[in-house]
Amino acid sequence: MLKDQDRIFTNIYGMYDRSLKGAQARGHWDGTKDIIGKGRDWIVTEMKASGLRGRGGAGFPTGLKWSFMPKESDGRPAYLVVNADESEPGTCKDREIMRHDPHTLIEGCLIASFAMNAHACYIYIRGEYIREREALQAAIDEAYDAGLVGKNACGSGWDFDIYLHHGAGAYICGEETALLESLEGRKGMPRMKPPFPAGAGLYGCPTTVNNVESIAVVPTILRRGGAWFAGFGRPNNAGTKLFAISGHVNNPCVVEEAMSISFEELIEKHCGGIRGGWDNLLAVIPGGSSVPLVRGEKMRDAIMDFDYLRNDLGSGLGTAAVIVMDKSTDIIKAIWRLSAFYKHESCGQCTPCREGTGWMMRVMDRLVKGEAELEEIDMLWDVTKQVEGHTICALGDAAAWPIQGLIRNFRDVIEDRVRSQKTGRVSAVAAE
Ligand code: L3W
Ligand code: SF4
Repeated sequence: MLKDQDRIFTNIYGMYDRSLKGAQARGHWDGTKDIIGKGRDWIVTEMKASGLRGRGGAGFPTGLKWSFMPKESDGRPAYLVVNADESEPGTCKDREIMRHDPHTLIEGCLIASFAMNAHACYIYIRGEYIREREALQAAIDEAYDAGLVGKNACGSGWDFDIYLHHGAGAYICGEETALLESLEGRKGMPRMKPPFPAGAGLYGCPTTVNNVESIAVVPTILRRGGAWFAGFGRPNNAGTKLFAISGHVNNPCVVEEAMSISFEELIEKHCGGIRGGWDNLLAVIPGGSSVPLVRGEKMRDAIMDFDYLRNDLGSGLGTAAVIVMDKSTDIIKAIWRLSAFYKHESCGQCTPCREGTGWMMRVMDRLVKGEAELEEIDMLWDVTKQVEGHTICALGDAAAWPIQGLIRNFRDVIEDRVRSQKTGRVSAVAAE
């Protein structure tokens, strides 16, 4: 369990002053020049020692990713790009950082950029996050005025500029290469990888794209030490983590906890329990809409980290957006809603995703209404397998996995719906 004094995001509830003065009172921007003075190798080594894995969904080791950047300039500028296009359904943790603790992020941008030889950082923020954009811009302006960023940032001798760029509402622009396309002024369509951004990213230059939370924890890790951060959670699943818990709990919230906390403890300690009690829990999507759901009875003792959720439950930690559904939920309709989302957000560039998301949504629609034939359940499963792994970016997988999770866990419910409709016992549940 995380003690209050170990929390990094002490202001995510917005209780204190988010201005520079308030941030400094909470310990931010303390000794930043000294951290930079320790040099790039020291910073990257500490980040590797911390065990931090990317907080945007994929969990790629952050220190390792930074080490892919060229050590010496080859004449091209290097860039840090912060992915603040938080759009994964259920996910609202980065919003809280930018809204209430923006200086933590800006200080992280400076240190991370220095470590990667980047004199410029772009924060690509979701278009709908208007208030957060204002809060962040005000904090950036304060940091410039105080000499913390800009020429000779913090008196370190390092020149550093930071720019805020806002998106226009496309989920796919959260995919790192689509984000880069969008930043360059083109349509947000994912690029083929490799090359990875570290080789050819923004304007063809070495670039690292990191999630907001990944960057915002950097200053605290470096002040307290990589070993301190690695002391939370389990091996390969280190650190503290923001969890965004929504749905049928008594108190939905965003909280910082130690990685590998049990699901039961997370819900009891912070959310006042499941609505109607634990016996009323139907299913949980533990990591944002892109990971498969898990039946409620398997979740109670679940360990909330990357490895347990993937290896033991066939799901994932993703963005740690925990969506809780009680027994009042029409689970087929809930997954149908996600199918409609992915169909709408597909950029249309590759055929399995463009056509497959439409197919999947239409069959899901028929299942919701109980109009489908039983054989269509297997056909739907086959379609998800045709999409999964056959697309340019992860959106195809993300569209397939929730449906696979539904069929794997709730086939009985789908079959009942189809049979009930056929015998006329239950009227159709019309999809919206
Ligand atoms: C150099 C290699 N770099 C991988 C880098 C890569 C990227 C990172 C992860 O995200 C997840 C999905 C959903 N050399 C490298 C390398 N990298 N191999 O590591 O890469 P990858 O390909 O594993 O994943 P990804 O495509 O970046 C997919 C989750 O994102 N997701 C959620 C999105 C929504 C949000 C949000 O709203 N905040 O994040 C959607 O699919 O769980 O696992 O940087 O370049 N050999
Ligand atoms: Fe676009 Fe979908 Fe292909 Fe991704 S998988 S590139 S969203 S069509």
